[in-house]
Amino acid sequence: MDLKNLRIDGKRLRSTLEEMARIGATPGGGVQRLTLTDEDKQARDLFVRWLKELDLKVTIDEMGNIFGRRPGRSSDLAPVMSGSHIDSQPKGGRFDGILGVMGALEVLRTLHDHGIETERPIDIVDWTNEEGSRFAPAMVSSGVWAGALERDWAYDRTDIEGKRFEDELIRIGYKGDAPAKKWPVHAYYEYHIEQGPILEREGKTIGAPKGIVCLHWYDVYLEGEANQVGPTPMEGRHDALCATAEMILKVEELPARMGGNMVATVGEIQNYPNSRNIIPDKVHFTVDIRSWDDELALDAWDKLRGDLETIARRRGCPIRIEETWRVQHSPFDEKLVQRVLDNAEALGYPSLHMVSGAGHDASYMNQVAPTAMIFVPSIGGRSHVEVEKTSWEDCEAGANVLLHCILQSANEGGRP
Ligand code: HGY
Ligand code: MN
Ligand code: MN
Repeated sequence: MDLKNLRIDGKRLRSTLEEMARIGATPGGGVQRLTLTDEDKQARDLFVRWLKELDLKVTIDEMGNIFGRRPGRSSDLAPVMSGSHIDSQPKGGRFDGILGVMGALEVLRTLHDHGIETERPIDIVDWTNEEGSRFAPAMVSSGVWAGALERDWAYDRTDIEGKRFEDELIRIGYKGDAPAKKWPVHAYYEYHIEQGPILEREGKTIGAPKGIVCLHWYDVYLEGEANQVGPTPMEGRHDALCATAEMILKVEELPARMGGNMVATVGEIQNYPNSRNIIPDKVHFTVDIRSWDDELALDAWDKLRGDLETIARRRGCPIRIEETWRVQHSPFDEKLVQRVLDNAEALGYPSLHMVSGAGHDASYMNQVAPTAMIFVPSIGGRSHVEVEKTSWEDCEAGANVLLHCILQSANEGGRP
């Protein structure tokens, strides 16, 4: 058949997404599939079953990354890889991550249905803990696989209940034997929702990010002095939560102070003892700074860190800061990005060259292989929320672009 006319099965893609959305479904119409929870295990088991139905060679590595390999005519050539993540945010959406895993699965099912052979092998992947919500940082398992993060450091990361990453990986039965160690990859494509408003606003179906911004994560711990709220006068208090409130506003005003091209957010906070009639004496909060300009982000942190320490001193609330995680901005492979745009055009989908403000496993894959992403619009620009939604037509369009990108890369560099 003329491969140009090949298309994925949009109905089948929809039904896999709907089946996955039933795992960890929340009353508000989203999903809660936090990494290494029973819901994550359930979705993983279903994914592995689907891989085996395609006779793929399934490998689970020591970080719980799940790979499925489809052989090519030349098994010695570096594979083309595509995938994303199955885990979600606490009250996450039904498309973030899972669309990239199900999209790649749909591509392999389409090739299988038509008996299409490729020169190169094709690997599909589910990366463990892309979100970094339960266990910080994000993208930790693609980071270990790419050699950017240490496995044992990742193993010792704990969640808010003190459970260790490795112990939870063992508990759900996904601590594999294969080393989480990169192998040569000819091209990596990650298909994902945009998670922002631009494609919808511009009326485009396909986004081709030129890359992903840098992500810098910090953890701040403050000590105060607890006391009964009634008899304790206002002056002389060491209220850790009021100190935090002042600091949070410093984070919010940072991007404007640095001249833009940046976002800075405090997304998580724990306040102790968190009783309405006790002055708080312990607070932990997180800082997330992102920019296309790594140096600007580092300079911003230097300034902010100075502010936090000044506030802590003035309020008599000792501060401890962890510089938890940094991944540099990732400019993707220009040839592959152009391939995404060319395939979108050939398929008749309006497209846009853009930047990804969201982090993805492609940030680490970009360090070890030519990498590109394919975006489709997020309705209302919403994501990491239960109302996250992408139209089924756009899901199908993105998967068709993914199909042809994978096919073209998988038939490159074969024997003459
Ligand atoms: O943080 C991010 O952008 C991604 O969801 N891990
Ligand atoms: Mn994601
Ligand atoms: Mn996400």
